[in-house]
Amino acid sequence: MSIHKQRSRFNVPRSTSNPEPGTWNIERGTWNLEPGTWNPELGTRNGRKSLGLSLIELVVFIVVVSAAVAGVLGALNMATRASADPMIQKQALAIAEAVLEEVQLMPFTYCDPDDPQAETALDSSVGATGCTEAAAVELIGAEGTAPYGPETRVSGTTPFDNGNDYHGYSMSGITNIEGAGITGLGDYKAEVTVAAQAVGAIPASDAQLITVTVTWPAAGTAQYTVLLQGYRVRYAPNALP
Ligand SMILES: [Ca+2]
Ligand SMILES: [Ca+2]
Repeated sequence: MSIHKQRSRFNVPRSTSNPEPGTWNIERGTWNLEPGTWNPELGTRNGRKSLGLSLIELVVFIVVVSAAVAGVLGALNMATRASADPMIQKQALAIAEAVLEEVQLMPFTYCDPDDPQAETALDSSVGATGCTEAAAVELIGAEGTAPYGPETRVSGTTPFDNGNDYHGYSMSGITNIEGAGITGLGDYKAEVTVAAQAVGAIPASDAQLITVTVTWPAAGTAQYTVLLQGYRVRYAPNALP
């Protein structure tokens, strides 16, 4: 078989005298080329049929990529549309958390902080080691007797001064602790209850369960409700605001 007439799959003419790639093929009068290098005589690369993509391969590629991109865009579109749906729930939860925090951060004293003995009282009794008078004893709910009350959340003279004062508190349209309405939260309603409740070894006289309920809309039938609960214990009975 003539080597000169045969084209191997690598397009490297073989020579019995000098067969190594990169050497001069004296029989053929050309260089023995490395597979994968450019063969200037044949106009192709040695060892490869073709370097490009066929039209069919290109069309299949475009179809596959188009289908993948369409799927991803569809998922993104759905996520974007659904992201606004839970706005009511998220705002209601944020309101409930804010109100619960406001109540939990209030003092938990034996006597109303307006009582001069509030900083020294050892318990809720009336007398030298307790509160000045019966009306000064801090009870669940807002105090109503002067000079300790009447208490409201934003009163200039007798504001809520213990967490328990919030028991029974309700606001339609959310306001901050200074009574100013918060833009966009006018259609929410928040209600608070506070109850003495033992927590483990801590007696009910020294622990309170706070429940905050936020509903939307503020009037009419509630379409969404968030109920959040938290505990407050009497760890600093003489700390005043
Ligand atoms: Ca009070
Ligand atoms: Ca009270």
